[in-house]
Amino acid sequence: AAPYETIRIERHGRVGLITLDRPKALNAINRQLTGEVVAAAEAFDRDPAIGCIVLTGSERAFAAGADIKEMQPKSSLEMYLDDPFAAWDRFTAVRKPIVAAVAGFALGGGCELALMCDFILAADTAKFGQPEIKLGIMPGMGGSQRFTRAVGKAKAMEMCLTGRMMDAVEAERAGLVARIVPAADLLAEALKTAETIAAQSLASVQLTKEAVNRAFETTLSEGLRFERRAFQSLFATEDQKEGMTAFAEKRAPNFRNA
Ligand code: CO8
Repeated sequence: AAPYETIRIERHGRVGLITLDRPKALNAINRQLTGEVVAAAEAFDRDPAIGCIVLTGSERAFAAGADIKEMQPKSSLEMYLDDPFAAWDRFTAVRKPIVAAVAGFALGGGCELALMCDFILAADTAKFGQPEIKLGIMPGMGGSQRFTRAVGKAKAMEMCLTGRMMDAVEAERAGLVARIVPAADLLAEALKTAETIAAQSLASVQLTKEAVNRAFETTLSEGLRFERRAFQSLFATEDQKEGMTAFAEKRAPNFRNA
């Protein structure tokens, strides 16, 4: 196993689990954690034995934001030249789905990291927020963009300008999270959901992720064209034949990623 210090890595069948593990700092996102999460996600992305990834934190915190103590002394020029969070672009380039399993605080960069995942399962203890404004800064890992796309302008503007937190119920109502589960069941439920995804044909899974993400990048007509071409391309796979044959034969499909 890779010598990670700020995360833990496990395999559960075809699911790769990444657990943020800086408990003393409520999983605050520093440079090392950034590098390790990105490296672990890329390793699972390359691994043919893995079909879906889960990213989680602790009971108390998914992540309480970027590491304020690491950022505190930085100059504007250092932040620009180092671009310490640029590596997250590689995380969003991962092609396998990533499920965020969020319990406790998901604040600032923690909320933004959850939003970089493909969807969020929230424990009933989850608390989301973009409190950067209280530090004299603003969201810097996508909060002003992804958070706004997820919950709409009114709520995003209020949350980013006041820095208040929203609980799991409000987050689900606002469309920030896919589903709320009791905290005690969060990891099991996330792994089960990810296992369901990992059991599908990887080509259809990855093209589905790509197509849904296109909806945020392009016009409706171009997005629909992209979807149709992706849909048509799947008829080149053996898994399409297998999936439809299995349906006709009233049995479970056995996808071979071929
Ligand atoms: N960074 C560093 N350390 C942290 C952070 C953080 N974001 N959050 C918590 N910690 C540390 C605390 O300092 C404390 O350490 P210590 O025991 O050494 O004093 C430990 O974690 C436990 O925290 P608390 O004692 O504060 O625990 P509480 O339960 O009292 O409070 C809170 C929990 C409410 C989560 C509180 O810790 C808090 O407000 N944390 C900061 C939240 C925040 O402001 N997050 C936004 C950070 S800025 C950001 O994310 C910018 C992202 C974009 C950057 C992109 C740049 C390009």
